[in-house]
Amino acid sequence: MELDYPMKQIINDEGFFVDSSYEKQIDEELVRMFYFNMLRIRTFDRKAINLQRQGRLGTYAPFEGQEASQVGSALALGANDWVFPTYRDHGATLTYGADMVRAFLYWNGRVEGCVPPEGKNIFPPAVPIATQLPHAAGAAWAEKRKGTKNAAIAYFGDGATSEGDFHEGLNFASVFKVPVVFFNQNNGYAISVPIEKQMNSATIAQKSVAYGIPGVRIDGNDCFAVYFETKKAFDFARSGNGPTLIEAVTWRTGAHTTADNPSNYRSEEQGRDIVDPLDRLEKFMKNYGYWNEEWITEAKEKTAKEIEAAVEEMERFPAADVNDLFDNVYAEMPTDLAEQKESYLAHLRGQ
Ligand SMILES: Cc1ncc(C[n+]2csc(CCOP(=O)(O)OP(=O)(O)O)c2C)c(N)n1
Ligand SMILES: [Mg+2]
Repeated sequence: MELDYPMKQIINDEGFFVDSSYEKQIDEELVRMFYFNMLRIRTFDRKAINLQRQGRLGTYAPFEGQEASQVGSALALGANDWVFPTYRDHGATLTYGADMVRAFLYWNGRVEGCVPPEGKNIFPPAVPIATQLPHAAGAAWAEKRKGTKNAAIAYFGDGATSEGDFHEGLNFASVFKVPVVFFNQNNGYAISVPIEKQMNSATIAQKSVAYGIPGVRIDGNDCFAVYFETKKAFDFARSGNGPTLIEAVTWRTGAHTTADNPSNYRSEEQGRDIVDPLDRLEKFMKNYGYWNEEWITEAKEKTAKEIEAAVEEMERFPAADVNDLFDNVYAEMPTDLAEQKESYLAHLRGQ
């Protein structure tokens, strides 16, 4: 089946075109947009890990290694589309226009972290695995019924494809032909479980066959392949053809979260042969005359400044309020939850 879903690439590991049909569509503006956004979110990601280590941020789920998948897909979206991310997709949401201060606040347990910016349809990160797929199908269905050209994207991992919600989301979307793109980031692991133990399928893309929808397998570390394939899937969806399942093959360079130690289940050699997406774009830029030291230095200064300012603003907020854990779940709190809340608050008071 792997043969039926060959991995699409536009540039190879050495940063050379393997598909020259895209040469004309890739210009300096696009290349700089990719590099800038990938640099920006990588700097955010590394800062978040440092803050957690210093006790200034709660547990954090890093996405280093997945920048091309997240930036490439987010830049392919339209202004009024719906985004359903997981806990690991801040790279995508920040690129789409999420607020950086709120992204930090999310990891400090503040409710502000779940509030999207005005005019941007970005859902809070889904932590319960795969629950966002039916939500995305539902939002896309609503857009279809309203007669708009807006679509939705659901981000999810390789492990999520073992959940019932994956099936329900894809089946519903396919039966009702709704405009949604199911964007899978196959980073090889679901916490400590490698993909070989997770499924017997050679690819995730082939799971599309069961729902009668197109499946596409792309090199998730090639920002151009991600961008152009995601755009195609959105054009397909907006034209009334229904969903697409995209498998972006990538790699999580770091730990599952800051509470995880990958050396317990992964050897250091694993992943060594994978070319980092930013390094690959740098090679491409050097190969084709786009690399400009002055512009790179400016981009680094700009992102560093933005991130420092966001951290300062995040730190002006008070610590997380434990009441929020209970108060924002239901419009009217059920009695068992009210009892749990009371018991927890009593525990905090030392009673
Ligand atoms: C319904 C549910 N079951 C179990 C978990 C615990 N859990 C958190 S992350 C994770 C692994 C998910 O792996 P994958 O879908 O590949 O995404 P990744 O973390 O690699 O981005 C699991 C099992 C959960 N959050 N939700
Ligand atoms: Mg995974």
